[in-house]
Amino acid sequence: MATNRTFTMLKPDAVENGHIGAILEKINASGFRIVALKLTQMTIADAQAFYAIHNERPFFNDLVEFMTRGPIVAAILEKENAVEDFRTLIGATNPAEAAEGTIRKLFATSIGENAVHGSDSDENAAIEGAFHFSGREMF
Ligand code: FUP
Repeated sequence: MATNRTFTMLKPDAVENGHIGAILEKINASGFRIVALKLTQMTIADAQAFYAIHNERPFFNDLVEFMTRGPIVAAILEKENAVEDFRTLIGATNPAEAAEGTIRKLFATSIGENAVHGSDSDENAAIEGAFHFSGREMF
C-alpha cells in the first residue's frame, strides 16, 4: 500500500551551486508537503551504507566521495502517490535524458552529480527517511 511519503536529498552539487531555495520552491509548487527537513553532511560510512545496493558498481567510490564532500539537504515529503510523482518531478538519473522542466534537467550537471535523490519505492522511502530522521523530527 502506498505510504504517500518519499525521501529526498538535495545533493552537494545543488547546495554548492546555491539551488536549495529554487528546488524547495519547485517541490512545494508541485504539491508536496515537507514532513521533515535538515541541512546535514553524510560521513563516508553513511554514504557507503545509504548506497550499499551499488557497492559493486564501478561508480561506487566516486558516488561516496561526491555525496560526502559537502552538506546536503535531507527531507521527507508527503503527497498522494509521492514516490512516483517525485520521480517524475526530478527526471531521469542522467540529466541529459531528463525531461524539460524536471529538477535534474534544470539543476544537474552530470549523471554522477545529479542534484537530487528520490526514493524508488515506498519501502525504500521509509528506510531512507529513518536513516536521516528520528520520529521527533517528522511533522
Ligand atoms: P536514481 O534512482 O535516479 O537516483 O539512480 P540510481 O539509484 O540508479 O543511482 C544512484 C546514484 O548513483 C545516482 F544518482 C548517481 C550515481 N550513478 C552514477 O554515478 N553513474 C551511473 O551510471 C548510475 C548512477
